[in-house]
Amino acid sequence: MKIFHNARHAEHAGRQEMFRGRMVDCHESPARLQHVLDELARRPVGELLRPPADLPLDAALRKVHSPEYLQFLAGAWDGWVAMDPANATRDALASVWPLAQPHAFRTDKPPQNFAARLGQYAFDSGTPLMAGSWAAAREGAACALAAAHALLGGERVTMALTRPPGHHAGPAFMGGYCFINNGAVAAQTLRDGGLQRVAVLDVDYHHGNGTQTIFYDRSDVLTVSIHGDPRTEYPFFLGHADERGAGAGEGFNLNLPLPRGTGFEAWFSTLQRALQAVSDFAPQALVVPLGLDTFEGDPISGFTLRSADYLQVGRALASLDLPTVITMEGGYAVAEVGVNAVNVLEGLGT
Ligand code: Q9C
Ligand code: ZN
Repeated sequence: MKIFHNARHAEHAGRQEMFRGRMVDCHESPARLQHVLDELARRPVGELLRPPADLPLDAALRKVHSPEYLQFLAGAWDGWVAMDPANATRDALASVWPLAQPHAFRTDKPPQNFAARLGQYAFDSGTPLMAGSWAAAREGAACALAAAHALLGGERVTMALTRPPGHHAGPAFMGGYCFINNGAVAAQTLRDGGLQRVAVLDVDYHHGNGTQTIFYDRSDVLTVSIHGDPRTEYPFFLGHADERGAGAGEGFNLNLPLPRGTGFEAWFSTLQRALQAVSDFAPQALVVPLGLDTFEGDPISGFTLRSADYLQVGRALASLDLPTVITMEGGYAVAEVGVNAVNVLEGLGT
């Protein structure tokens, strides 16, 4: 198994996020990835690689994200510091939005104020952006691109071992700790490499709203997500079972929300449903945005999977017998995230 890891991930290290009216330490920390690397040193289930520098990354990013959004991300830190030199000591967080209600606000007059521009692109105030965020996110996308290319080259299982995560990032929005949608970059690269149908099976605790939105009107990429019911769980405003895709994409999005408190048995039978949907679609490859925040000890999530369960998750994914790209998503029980992630990889084999 080729594991492309992001050697620049620690350049993104958000300090605090807004949570219920106060600032709390950011859950999405560099230590998470270090724990996975440490566990891989103990259990070398794959070969650790840097993504090649000569892959066409900018072209791959433009296939998934709008040029305006990419330009915003590339210049966001400079824009933040230009507002006020003192901002250089603080992370950028969104705090004002053009609320989507009739007659409330206009979106046809692009604001020049940076705080307002951030509010055009960020959907929450929990996603800190700092000096190294763009470089870290870009290198993570390079890992996803490399993982997809390796699959096209004949590998059976590859991984983009990276942070910040990606599955909440949409065509022109960031949020949920995500900036660039690594799973979507991988899926689109597989399509562009000549595969006719690609499936995305998102097993993070949170609905993969960014990925769903990117592929919502397309029939060539099936998106499936198992997640906490958005009526009570983040990201709240998408992820319901009646979202089935639009236009040509109708029938090619499947959401499987589960109540907070769901344990492994019910979760695993839902995974079987998801696997059946994937196999009915008859894809040539699979992308799995892998969140380990379904773990019982996760501080911000509500399912109760145990460490040993992740071996079975890996084996179930392997049973599809499809070339598979894994992207690293959430998982905030930091001390256990390495064991849980490597258990999935061990279950997957090869
Ligand atoms: N302070 C991913 O797992 N904030 N994103 C929850 C806790 C948002 C999770 C509130 C959680 C986003 C990739
Ligand atoms: Zn998550």
